[in-house]
Amino acid sequence: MKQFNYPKVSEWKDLCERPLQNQENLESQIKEVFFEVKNNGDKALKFFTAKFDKVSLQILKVSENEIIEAENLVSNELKSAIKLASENIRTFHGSQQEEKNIIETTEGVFCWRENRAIENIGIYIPGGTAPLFSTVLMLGIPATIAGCKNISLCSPPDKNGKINPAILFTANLIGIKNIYKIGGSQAIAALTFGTETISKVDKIFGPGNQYVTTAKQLALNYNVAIDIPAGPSEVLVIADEMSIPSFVAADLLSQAEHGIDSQAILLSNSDKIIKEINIEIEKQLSDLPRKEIAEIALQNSKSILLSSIDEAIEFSNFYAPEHLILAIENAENFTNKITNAGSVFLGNYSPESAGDYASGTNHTLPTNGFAKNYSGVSLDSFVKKITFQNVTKTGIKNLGKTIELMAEAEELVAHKNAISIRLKSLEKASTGS
Ligand code: HSO
Ligand code: ZN
Repeated sequence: MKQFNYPKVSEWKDLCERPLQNQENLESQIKEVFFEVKNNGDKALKFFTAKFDKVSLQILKVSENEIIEAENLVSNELKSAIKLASENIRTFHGSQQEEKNIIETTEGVFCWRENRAIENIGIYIPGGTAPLFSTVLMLGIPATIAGCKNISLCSPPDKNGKINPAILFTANLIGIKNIYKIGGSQAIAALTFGTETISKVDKIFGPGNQYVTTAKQLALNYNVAIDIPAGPSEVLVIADEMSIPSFVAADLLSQAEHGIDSQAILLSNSDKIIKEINIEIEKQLSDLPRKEIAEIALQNSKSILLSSIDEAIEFSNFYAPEHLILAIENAENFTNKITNAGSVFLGNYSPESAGDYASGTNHTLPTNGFAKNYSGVSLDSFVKKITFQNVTKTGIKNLGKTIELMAEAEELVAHKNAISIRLKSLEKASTGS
């Protein structure tokens, strides 16, 4: 990784640039896919699956038999691991449920919020070289806890027309019944418009390549919500002399192996530690099956020497990383100072992989600086919060004058009248005239 020493604050902006995204304009191509799927439904989906995934499918929905077949292909050991991870994710997301809390703002005026599940949810799971069955847990579990009625999962088929067995096992484990063999922008189009086989959804979740992320952006034009604007995955590690170089190197590489556009940033107040971590990276890289990918990602990655851990935290807040690892002494003492990050990992024994798979937190997180204004996926992502109010007779008597005055000042007389008419009726009733 390229090293930068004591950059001035005026240089931080350039250092925080994410790797340039491929500027290819995909939009017109994706608009065409949307047009075809909207007008020709399943027929268009089968056409695009033949064209892009090189497989011709008669039936898009995964059958019961295919689920059973997949179950037999997943080892018992992996099944147990997925089950343990799913319990932790369920426990953590279950704890995010909120009790109704009725607040009396003025005597006789009661306000509260109630959560309602988003009814129809679409989950996209990429296939390819790293089939992310862990993402099925991260999206499917909170969706079921929230009580989403219809959950549809789309994932691209391989050349034999199959979805990765671990994805099918995981989806079945958490009770997702509607699984479709469709990938790419055609999957997002299907979830956006609905077809003969696939129902239209209200919100689409999940990672994907540029086609998928651009398609999700386009879906917003059709009253479909999406989870988070997506970008390549990233990690920022702050390490001091107490960090363990081989651990930090492994964390940086676990990010780098995701994709050639992934970014890993190392900040430290110690030149010695930076050098040791970089030596470790070289050592560990050669043994990785995805070393070609990681190597390219590392070219986008940086080691930055700063004057103190406090300055490193400031830099990190400026960068707003998706994942932040504090491999420093007394990491817990610094949590208050963190203002922008998707998910934070404290100390030498909290690697990003823990959150990626099994500790319980969600791994669908804001990237590309969106940690400044977005949260990661949580139970909240699957519900709407509806406000309620009950203004009693006492309440309107107490608050009426205030509303009348404000409405009059805004020159909205009908608004004022909606109060006055009630106040007068209460007055009449109390005087008996
Ligand atoms: N680090 C990825 C999630 C993931 N990693 C899934 C492994 N599998 C984005 O947070
Ligand atoms: Zn990961």
